[in-house]
Amino acid sequence: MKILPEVSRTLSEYLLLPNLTTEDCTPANVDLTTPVVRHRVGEPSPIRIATPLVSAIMEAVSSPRLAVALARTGGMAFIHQNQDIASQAADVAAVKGHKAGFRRAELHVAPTATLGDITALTRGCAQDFVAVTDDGTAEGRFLGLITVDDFHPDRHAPTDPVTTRMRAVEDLVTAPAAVSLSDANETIWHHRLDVLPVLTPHARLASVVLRADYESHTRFRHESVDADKRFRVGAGINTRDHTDRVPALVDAGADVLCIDSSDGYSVYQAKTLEFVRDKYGADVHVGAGNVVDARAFRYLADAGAAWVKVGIGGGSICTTRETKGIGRGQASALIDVARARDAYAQETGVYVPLCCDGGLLTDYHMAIALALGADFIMLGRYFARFDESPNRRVRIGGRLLKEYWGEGSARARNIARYEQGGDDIAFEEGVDGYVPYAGSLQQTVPITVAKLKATLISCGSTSLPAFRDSAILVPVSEQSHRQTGAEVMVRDHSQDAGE
Ligand code: MZP
Repeated sequence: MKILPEVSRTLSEYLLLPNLTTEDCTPANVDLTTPVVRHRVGEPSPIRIATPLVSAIMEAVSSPRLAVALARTGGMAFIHQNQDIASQAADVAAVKGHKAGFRRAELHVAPTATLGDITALTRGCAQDFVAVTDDGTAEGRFLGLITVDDFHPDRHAPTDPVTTRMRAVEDLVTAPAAVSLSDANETIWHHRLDVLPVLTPHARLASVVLRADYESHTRFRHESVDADKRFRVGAGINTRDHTDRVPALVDAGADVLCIDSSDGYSVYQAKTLEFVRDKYGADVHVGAGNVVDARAFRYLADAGAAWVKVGIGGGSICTTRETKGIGRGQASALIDVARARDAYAQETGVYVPLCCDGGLLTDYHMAIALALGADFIMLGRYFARFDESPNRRVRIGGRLLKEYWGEGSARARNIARYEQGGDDIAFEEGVDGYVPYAGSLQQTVPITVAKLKATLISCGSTSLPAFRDSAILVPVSEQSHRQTGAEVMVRDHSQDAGE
């Protein structure tokens, strides 16, 4: 028996100290691009994502619709493996069926058109159109984006949603004469352009081009799709049927795979990695986990894991600690594993990214996890709250909630993940419950990203590696916890009738 000297600590138990913020620390300069799969130190990872967020390998979380929505924000989803191989492969193929990329579309508007006409032409159907004069001059007013209802894979034909949109534009532009639509090769997927100059509302235009300008987002987009302009998507696998599941998922186009297990420190994971390596060489990337200490990291890194997933017992729906007494506070686990990852990189010249999985209760926990050594973050509860997740929305006691259940719950019966030595689960390791509904992923992830960028700026960094290298963290006392939550009740306007 051995007892470690350190106390097991959670992410709530740390705060960051600010570093000097310099003039180059602006949101536009902060780059959250992060490696997903192993690579040689000093070289880029073959697979990177622009936003360090991935969705949990869970039935209640990751559907094709969520995968497309998340990829559009720069992250990546993992389609769950607790379903038959054909249906999982079909889910992956559905995501890969959506083509991303950029389309430059131009509306040439008649000389008599006013800004009012242009707005009428584009509102409600054209995304990311802005007006600038032919000669580049503008009168100094700015028009924000004219957005469309979000594209939903479930509502639109997978073949070409953008064509639908373009047709809608075309229909509208027939009204004022002499308007033509030309759209070149690429599709516009980004949601927010910096505002661009347009004319004052009543100005008469000599000639106007409504132009989609994506240049400033090129880098972001490039990270969100691999060379064929398809959205990136990952898929879970298990150590029971991997010999059949892996080929099906590879054929369906999965970009990365991840062994889905609550405890990854096992020979079964090494054998699964060996199978993939023998069959595909380095072409197929497989993450492994979950682990909570240096020994387990080293075992999986040596076995060829593309990345290692960290976290046992911290998931919001997880009862592994209560049922089996297994686990470790997420902060302590990350600190230990990140040290091992850095030592491994120094010794072998190979960097194996870490994914922090589960136990993140607030947005700021993401920043703490990234500072402690995570390269990207896997979230279940966070994504289960959104419209795009596949779980049901329900109203209970006047509150809008979404169902959220653990893979170790009786509802999921994820036997491959919660292997207890048979073909059924003898006891539950997860709960079946609800989380507060939180609207659209497309609207919320950018707010989370803005918070992350703000943290980096306060810490004087414009990239995640620089943030991690320079981060100074301080453990938080019980007393500080109490002070943070004290005294002020948030105003509920509906209840506030005055004295
Ligand atoms: P969270 O983001 O909801 O806190 O945690 C999500 C993570 O919890 C998943 O990625 C997975 O590792 C883990 N999980 C999923 N189901 C269970 C369970 O039923 C679980 N115990 O622990």
